[in-house]
Amino acid sequence: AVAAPGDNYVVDDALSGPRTRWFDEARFGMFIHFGPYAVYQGQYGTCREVEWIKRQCNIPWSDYEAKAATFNPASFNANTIVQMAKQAGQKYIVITSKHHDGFAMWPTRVNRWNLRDHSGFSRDLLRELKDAATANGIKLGFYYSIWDWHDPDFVANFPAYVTKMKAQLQELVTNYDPALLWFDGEWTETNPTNPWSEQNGEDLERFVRGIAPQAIINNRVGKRRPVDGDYGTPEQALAGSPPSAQLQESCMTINNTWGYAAWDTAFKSPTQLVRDLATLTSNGANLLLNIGPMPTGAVSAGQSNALNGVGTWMTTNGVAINGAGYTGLVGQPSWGKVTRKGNKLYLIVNNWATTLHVSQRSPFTVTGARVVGSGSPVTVRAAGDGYDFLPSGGATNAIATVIEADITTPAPAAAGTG
Ligand code: H79
Repeated sequence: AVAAPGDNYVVDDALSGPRTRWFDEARFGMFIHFGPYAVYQGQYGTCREVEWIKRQCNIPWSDYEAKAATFNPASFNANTIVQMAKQAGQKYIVITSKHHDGFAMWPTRVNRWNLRDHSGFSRDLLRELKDAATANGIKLGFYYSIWDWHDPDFVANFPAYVTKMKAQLQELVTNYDPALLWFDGEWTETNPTNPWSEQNGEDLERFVRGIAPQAIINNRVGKRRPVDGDYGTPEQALAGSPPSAQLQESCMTINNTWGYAAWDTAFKSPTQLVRDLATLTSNGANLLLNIGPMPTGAVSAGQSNALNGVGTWMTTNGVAINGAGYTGLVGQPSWGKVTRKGNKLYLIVNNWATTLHVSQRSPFTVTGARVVGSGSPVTVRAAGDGYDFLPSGGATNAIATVIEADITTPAPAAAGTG
């Protein structure tokens, strides 16, 4: 059954089970786009592109391979990145193990087009990230592009390519035990030579389930919507509210580009990012927020500052995000968003006022309320189609102030015939 508006929906709803629960509770993750394209820093001659730069700027393979040979991410610090995620309230990290350029960020034995064999970089960044993540209670997943521009077999001998792809996925599973696999590049519309079919997707998902039964898989493993994988992946767009047929995770950039581009300094404000995170949480969806490290492996100040701003808000108010979800009980107000965790509602107030009205859509009773952080009491009165919340003081946070409300709900009606 799918949650409908007004249902007594909580985070562990019908779309989630023991295997996917950590993901449905996380709400906030870090996406990392990192590969040899970073060495171009978003520019080839006068052509500006980022992780698509090889294709969009018609770079000859000889040039791209020579550039990739100079890739030296010596300043990549897994612990710094994990701490950055943790501070921001992100519960999982998904890093590109291989983007469309086919370059493997781990020492694959399937080919030499990888960070160790091609670039002579001896460290294993995925290993370092896995260890730092595990030590800090953060889940690690891998992005893996089905579409591969580098392997001639992708066009010349597709079954041979699929065999190599499965061998690489087996390496990733065996070596790093990823909590999640994030496929991409499964479409055929933009590349008629890509023969990825519904059956290919079904076959790949069956393969991955076989070798990694606990792993969460995104829907882009296949082409059937919303059948394949565990969850939908709106890109640069906010997932809507239930009902939806799958769990949802919006992936979004922190500026305008996925990989690192020196010219892209249009960083989203912490206010904007918190708004998006609150909207998604109130819709029962996750935000996978991307960073693109510089070619050295360090994260730019613009990106880390934006993330840090979200973290400052999350330190006090993450209780309204992590483990929280769609309320089903209330209509969304004009002043902000409402999320729910068990018998608590969280009023995420963007526009503070002396009276904050919440419309009641399903029966519940408010028994108390307070401002998160300060603990300052909030008076609650039944009013009109719901409740009025009357804070005693002003907003305590410039981005959004959160009010926590205790609620009781009627026991769900017994299932079966009446
Ligand atoms: O990995 C990131 C992107 O590279 C990849 N998915 C995210 C997570 C992706 N984004 N968009 N697409 C794939 C679809 C293709 C978009 C395109 Fe274009 C528009 C291809 C050519 C025009 C974007 C703009 C890429 C090059 C120019």
